[in-house]
Amino acid sequence: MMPAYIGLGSNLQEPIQQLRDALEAIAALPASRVTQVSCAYRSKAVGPGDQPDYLNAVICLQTDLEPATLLESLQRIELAQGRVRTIRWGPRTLDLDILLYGNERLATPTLTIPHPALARRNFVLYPLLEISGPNLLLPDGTDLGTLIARCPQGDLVKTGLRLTRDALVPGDLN
Ligand code: A4P
Ligand code: MG
Repeated sequence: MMPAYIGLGSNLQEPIQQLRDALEAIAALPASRVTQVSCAYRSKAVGPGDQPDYLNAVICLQTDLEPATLLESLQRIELAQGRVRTIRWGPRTLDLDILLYGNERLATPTLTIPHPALARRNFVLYPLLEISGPNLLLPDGTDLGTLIARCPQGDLVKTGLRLTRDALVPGDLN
């Protein structure tokens, strides 16, 4: 199995519920097991216009799904939760990004891993730090602590809202 780190984001229609529903759907994927879940983090939207604040979280999924299959699965979950693709960086009920997939690097027309915006987005780096610690290595050899040192926390707030429900929590889920 490969550890895949997945970023979850929502700024429409009860964001915390969107994240919880997404976690439940991801946990039900075949050949996959959710092993870590961050708290929800709140921040101002990066993008055009006046948008509601975002909630973001990061999870670790141990999976045998290939990256392309995992992306398809995540996009199905986005659609099932009412995601309508309109403008780039516009508001959305649910955004699921593959941040890292083991130590792999990938650049196809539909999938870039590591996620291209990973290093400059505090709403991804800080929840990732919460679950992986600063020693997590990226494929280029940079550790997460170094990226964090270059990316201020800014307006990002750790909410203490948890994504896990008791019914969902296997023994090793935090
Ligand atoms: N794609 C390529 N690589 C990946 C990957 N590693 N993971 C492709 C997921 N998808 C990947 O994504 C467009 C296409 O990217 C997909 O079809 C897939 O083939 P999208 O989610 O449909 O489009 P988008 O989200 O509008 O554009 P983009 O550039 O992916 O935006 P981001 O980077 O996802 O940013 N502000 C706050 N505070 N918090 C947020 O979470 N999110 C965004 C969206 C903007 N502002 C935000 C937040
Ligand atoms: Mg996206």
